Amino acid sequence: MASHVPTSLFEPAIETASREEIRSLQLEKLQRQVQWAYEKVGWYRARFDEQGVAPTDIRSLEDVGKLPFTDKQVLRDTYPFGLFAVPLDQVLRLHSSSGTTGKPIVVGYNAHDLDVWSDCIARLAQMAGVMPGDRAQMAFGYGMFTGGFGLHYGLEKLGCMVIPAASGNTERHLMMIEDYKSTVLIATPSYAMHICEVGEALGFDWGAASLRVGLFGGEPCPPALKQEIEDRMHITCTDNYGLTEVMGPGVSGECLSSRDHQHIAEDHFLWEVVDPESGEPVGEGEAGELVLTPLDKQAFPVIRYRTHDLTRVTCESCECGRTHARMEKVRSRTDDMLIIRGTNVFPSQVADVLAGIGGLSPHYRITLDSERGLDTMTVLAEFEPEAFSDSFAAMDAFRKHIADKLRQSLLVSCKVRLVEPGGIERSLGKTKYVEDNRGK
Ligand code: DLL
Repeated sequence: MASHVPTSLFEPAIETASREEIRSLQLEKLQRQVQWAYEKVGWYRARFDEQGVAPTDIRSLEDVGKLPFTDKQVLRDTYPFGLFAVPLDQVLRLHSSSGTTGKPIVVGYNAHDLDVWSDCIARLAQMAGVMPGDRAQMAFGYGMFTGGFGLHYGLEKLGCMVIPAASGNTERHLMMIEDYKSTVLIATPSYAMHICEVGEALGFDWGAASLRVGLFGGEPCPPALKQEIEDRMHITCTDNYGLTEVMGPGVSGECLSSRDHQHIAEDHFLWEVVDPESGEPVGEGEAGELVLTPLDKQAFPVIRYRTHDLTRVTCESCECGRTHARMEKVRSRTDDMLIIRGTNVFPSQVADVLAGIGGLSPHYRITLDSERGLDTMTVLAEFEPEAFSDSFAAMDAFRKHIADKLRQSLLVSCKVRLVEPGGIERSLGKTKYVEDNRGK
């Protein structure tokens, strides 16, 4: 990993406030936010009334549990503007989720919301060692995706020169890094890896390049992938989390002291971790589904949003000095669990097994099919050039070794197909690891 640049704090007072101060600020903001949602949005008023709960019933942070959950379905049912809480002529920006099936979900921001969003981004960028004066090259897509515009304005607010290159046109990215002496790359980890590989293939000297920091997010970043990018590109990378429904990027960010966690911006988000089945809270530090209530959203208030993301949260102090709770990096979602012949498998488990086997690149895919009514899982694993042998027997033994390791860990057998270096398609944004052909 590249050497650390000491980080300072973007908003020191709030980032290091005591737990009591944070909780008291959260309660004050929660009460205001719930009142706002109740007064301004018919949908919330109807649900609260149905549930027999009034904004004045929120007297402690735990009282949030009295409020109904929201989820993607609510946002679909109220599409496009049913949850908006300000007149539309005060909405300065819309974003939406990718919406692979049916209508997307739409969210909106007024001037206040955009300001808060930029603060959250500036904070996470500074946590990663980004400074005013840095040159930040954007490789997230602009458009309805929150990644591009969200990071863009936050980095400007921090005082960076933003280079809005967007995703794609990888050779142009390399040219810009070289010519504009970019110091920060903003990308999904998948696309950063691709930029790294294309650069290496073209003889780009990452060790000599100006790039210092990678700001990643938008998809899970397995530790092995992050390590590989840090080593090969000679940069320090942080992985940052967020979702469109509650704001976009900026919900939580990794500091340089706690590399497998992210500090939640607790002055702007109230977090809960619940049992995905029952919706009941789990104990502190236990794994469950993250539920978020943004505390500062005016145009599009969201109460107790079920993220489907699995994590655990700790309030223990962090060496970096920040006091905001830390969530473990999200590797899986409740809805990406695959059921293969009755056995539950998360794609992240496959990634971890493959990462533990030498000679494989971080690229893989999973294909699910149905053969005579039985589920079959095929894992496509890409070998590194050094692992290639022109002996068929050696390659077949390697393939069987991978299949054995997967079976031992996942407790379900699968086929393995070895793919030549570069043979697995690279993504310019979020990678889709699973192709499910069952029932097609
Ligand atoms: O991906 C927001 C974002 C953009 C975050 C850029 C960070 C950087 P959506 O497109 O709505 O929003 O997707 C949100 O992506 O519920 C997670 O499942 C996943 N996700 C986002 N960031 C991470 C991350 C943006 N760092 C969904 N690690 C979320 C793991 C992530 N999963």
